[in-house]
Amino acid sequence: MSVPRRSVPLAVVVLTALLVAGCGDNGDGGDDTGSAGTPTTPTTPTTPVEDEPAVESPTNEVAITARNYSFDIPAAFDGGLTQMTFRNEGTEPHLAVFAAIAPGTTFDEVRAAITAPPSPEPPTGPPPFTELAGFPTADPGVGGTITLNLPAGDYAVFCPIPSPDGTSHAAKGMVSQVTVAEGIDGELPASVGTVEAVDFAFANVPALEAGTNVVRLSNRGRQIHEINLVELDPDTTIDEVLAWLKQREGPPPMRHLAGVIINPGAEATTELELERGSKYALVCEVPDFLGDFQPHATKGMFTTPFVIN
Ligand SMILES: [Cu+2]
Repeated sequence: MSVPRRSVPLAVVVLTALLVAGCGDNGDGGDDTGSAGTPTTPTTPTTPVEDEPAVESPTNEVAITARNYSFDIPAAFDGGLTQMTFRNEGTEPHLAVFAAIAPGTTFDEVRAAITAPPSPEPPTGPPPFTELAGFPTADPGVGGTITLNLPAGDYAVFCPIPSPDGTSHAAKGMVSQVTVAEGIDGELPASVGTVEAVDFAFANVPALEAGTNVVRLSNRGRQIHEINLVELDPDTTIDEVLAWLKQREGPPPMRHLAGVIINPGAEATTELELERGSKYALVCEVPDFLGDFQPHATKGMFTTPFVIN
């Protein structure tokens, strides 16, 4: 994807304007170390049997398909414990964020805010929505599965990624209205471990193996965070990935394989599909909307690349 140079700051602002989440403190008072510190190398699980076996409880299932430029998604479904699958059937990278519509705000108002033309000015005032969860960037043909306890409410589901022409996918039609009815919360699926997200680092990344790895993401930070699984060529370094994330010029040096996005104070699981011999990293590409709007990964929110044996 080649973005005209002049439009790069605008694209960044589009992303930042659209990825602004509710800024509420999660109330636990801690964990915001701000340490750009040492990314955690996934080696040994620190908490091997951390998750209880899943209790039998009803799980709603929702399928979401992204195309150029629309979503196939049910207009209404039950919340509570919900397993969502996502598939990118388009020819550009897509993501899907569930943004809860603020009380007293209409979907049309939220859509107008989400699809407003890029502005070089940072957003001012609280957005008319709060991002709760979803799927990070997935390349064409790629998808993922997440499970979470989804609160009832009215949502705008959207994709803020800009096309090569600089226009966001949301402005091209990727904003869908979804009404979630009250459901029954339940236990998340058993996982191989819980990745803790703080501003801005991942901690306790478990050892990952070939095949399907159910990983829980616990957001202990003040901002929305994601695990975006990315695949690197054997000789690609994390510095090349971070450099691309800062500039977003030219084709990315990694493949985006989705993952999970979750809001502060909440948890969700994702199924990471890994192939033997391939090289991966986990990154958070959410912009620092309380700071300089640079992606969290560039502030330390990434893992050292690892090869699956
Ligand atoms: Cu993050």
